[in-house]
Amino acid sequence: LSSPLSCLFTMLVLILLGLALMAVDPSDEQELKLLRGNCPMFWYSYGDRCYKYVATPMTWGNAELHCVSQNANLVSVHSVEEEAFVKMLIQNFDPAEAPTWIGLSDAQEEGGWLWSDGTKVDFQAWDLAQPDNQKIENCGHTNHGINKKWNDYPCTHTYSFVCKSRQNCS
Ligand SMILES: [Ca+2]
Ligand SMILES: [Ca+2]
Repeated sequence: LSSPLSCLFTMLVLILLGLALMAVDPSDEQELKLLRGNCPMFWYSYGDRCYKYVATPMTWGNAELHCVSQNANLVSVHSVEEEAFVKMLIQNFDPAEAPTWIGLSDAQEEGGWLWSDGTKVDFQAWDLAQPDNQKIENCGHTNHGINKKWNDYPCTHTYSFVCKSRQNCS
């Protein structure tokens, strides 16, 4: 290659390398790590909220009350990334990935799914053929079946659960 051409080629390589590095910006990898950040002891940071896995099985209602007692609600999930973070948090404490309550319920209006923290239902990860309200099922859990996705189930069943802080913790 002549000198100007090789210079152009080198620049092109550097630009492509730069683009490749931008694609793996560290901020995009945050959901892959369990970090306490500025969260209290036993809580973990994702975005500007703190999350806590509670292993003690409770009914959905008691789980929500437990979260509320700690200025939190049962977790609401708003993206594929947040869903991956919540599942990773659960797996960290429960390698078996057992069913775990999240903040979804349709107890007020059958089929009218609401998050207990009042946020909009703008993302859903229901398992195949769910929700089916099979046994009057008005509460939502994750880690259902082999797909480990969401299912509706009777609220009186006791499961472990995940709380999500209400206020910005960062
Ligand atoms: Ca239902
Ligand atoms: Ca169901």
